[in-house]
This record gives sequence, structure tokens and C-alpha cells, in this order.
Amino acid sequence: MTAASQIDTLLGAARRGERTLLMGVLNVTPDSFYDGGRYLREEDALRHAERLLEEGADILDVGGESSRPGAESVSVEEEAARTVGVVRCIVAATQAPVSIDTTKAEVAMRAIEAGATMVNDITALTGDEAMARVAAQTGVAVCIMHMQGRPRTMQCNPTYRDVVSEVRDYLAERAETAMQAGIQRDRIVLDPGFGFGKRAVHNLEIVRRLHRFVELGFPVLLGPSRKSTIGEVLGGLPPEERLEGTAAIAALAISQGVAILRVHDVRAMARVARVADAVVRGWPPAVQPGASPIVSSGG
Ligand code: HH2
Repeated sequence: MTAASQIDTLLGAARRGERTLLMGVLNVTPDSFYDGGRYLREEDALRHAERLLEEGADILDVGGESSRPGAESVSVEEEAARTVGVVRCIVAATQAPVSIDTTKAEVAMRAIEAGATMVNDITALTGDEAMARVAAQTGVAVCIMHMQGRPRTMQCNPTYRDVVSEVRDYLAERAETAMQAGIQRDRIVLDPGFGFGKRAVHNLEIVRRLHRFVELGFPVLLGPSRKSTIGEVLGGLPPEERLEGTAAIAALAISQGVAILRVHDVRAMARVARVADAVVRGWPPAVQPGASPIVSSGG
């Protein structure tokens, strides 16, 4: 199965609610808030990708620009130099579905040529006017995420009247615009953007009412992994101490129908998802996890 048909199979499974999918985070950046600086060399990135796949990742999300609060943006050339070779090498070695986490159409295009079959755009296709065209013409899957502001300033006093309805309306409107630009409905994933221009109170409210996003009829992705809201709730714990808090949010998200979790800790979250899925979707599973048509590491 090609990586492109794998992503279609995955999104089909997500839409049917067969099981929760895991997107493993692989940042090739010097400054990402948790894994920054660890996988800058291609061989280290590939080894980590293989590990994430063995642990149960369905999709790998390769990013070359940190979006942590206060982060400065990097040039197209720098971002492409960080990510494109890594994407090519992972796809060649594993045939796994790879998503490119970028806001830049040029980086997305080069990553797609290297084998990426999904674009994860934290600006919901608003950061680069060419992005929707690239996605439509290449037929990749697209994750459309909500963010208030931009990473450099997004945590300077974010405010909402009703965070859930505002983010929901925004995502519905962006999905409609994406479809008008020629992106197929069944290739769209929505993400309320945990931690992006939101205070802890907003992130927690979003998690509490995630079903409102699921009601829009697209697979919903959530990326709470080790983020600061979890540290804040736990009295100021650093990212290294936020695994269990991430697990709590993951289970609650699954209970409301979230389809994809974007996580750093795939082994732990695969176990969380397996148990939460057994509660939510029934046991034994209609589709055995081990018998899924999804190819993991090594083909
Ligand atoms: N979070 C981060 C980056 N990309 N994409 C989506 N769709 N949803 C998210 O919640 C999301 C995302 C931030 O996490 P990380 O990549 O670990 O950190 P950094 O931005 O510092 O590289």
C-alpha cells in the first residue's frame, strides 16, 4: 500500500470511529519546547521515527519550525533544509504516512514531493495563500488548526467570549473555504489548537466540550502533549513531568470522539488509547489493532 492510500485508509478508520489514531511528533528543530535539538541529524530523526512507529504511531508529524509561545519564524530555506531530507528518508525506509507540520506552501510542496501525504497547518491555510492550492492539487490530507494570533505573541492575553463556539465556528468556516479551494471533504481534519492563543482555562474548556467539534463531522485531532496548561494545573511542573497529565487529557478526548492524538510519547499514549477505546468503542474491538491494514515500521 502506498503512503497516500495509507492515509486514506487511516482517515476512513478515523471517520468510522474504529479506533483512536496516534500522530507521533518528530521535531527537527533546535528549539521545540520538548523534543527540540534531539533529532537534528538525519540518522537520529530516522531512528526516532522507527521507534515511534514500533510503539504504535499511525502517522509521523515532521516539523521544522517551533510554534511554542514566543517562537520566531524561520525562513523557507531553513525550514525545508531541516525537514525535506528527513521526510524523504523516513518514507523510503518505513513507507509510513508522514505529515509535514508547516505553514509555508513551498515547504509543504517540497515535503510532499519527498513523500509526505498530509499537511498539518497551524494557521488553518491562512498563513500562506498558496497552501490551499498546494493541498488541493496534490490531494494530500490537511489538518486545519485554530490559533488566536501568531506564536510570537499568541499568549499575550488571549480572550474569548465563548471559546468553544468561537473556535468551532472558525473551524467550520475554514473547512468550507478549504473545500471551495478544491480540497476534498474526506481529506480534512480539524484541530481546536490546544495551547495556541489560549489560556489554561480556555484549553480546559475545549477539552471539556470536545464533542462540540466532533459534531462538525470531520475527524478531530488534539495535540495536548506535555503542554503548559498541564504543568499549570499540576502546580508548575516542567514538560518532563507532564506525561500523566497528558494521559488524562488523552482519555477524556477519546471519550468524546476525538479521532487523532498528536503526542510525543507514543508507547504510553498507545496504551491509554487502547484502554480508552475499549471503554468507548467496545471490547473486543471489531477491528483488531494488530490486524489493521495499516503498515508500521519496516512495511
Ligand atoms: N502543537 C504543536 C505543534 N503543532 N499541530 C497541531 N495540529 N496541533 C497541535 O496541538 C500542535 C501542532 C506544538 O507542539 P510541539 O511540536 O511539540 O512543539 P514546538 O511547536 O515547540 O515544536
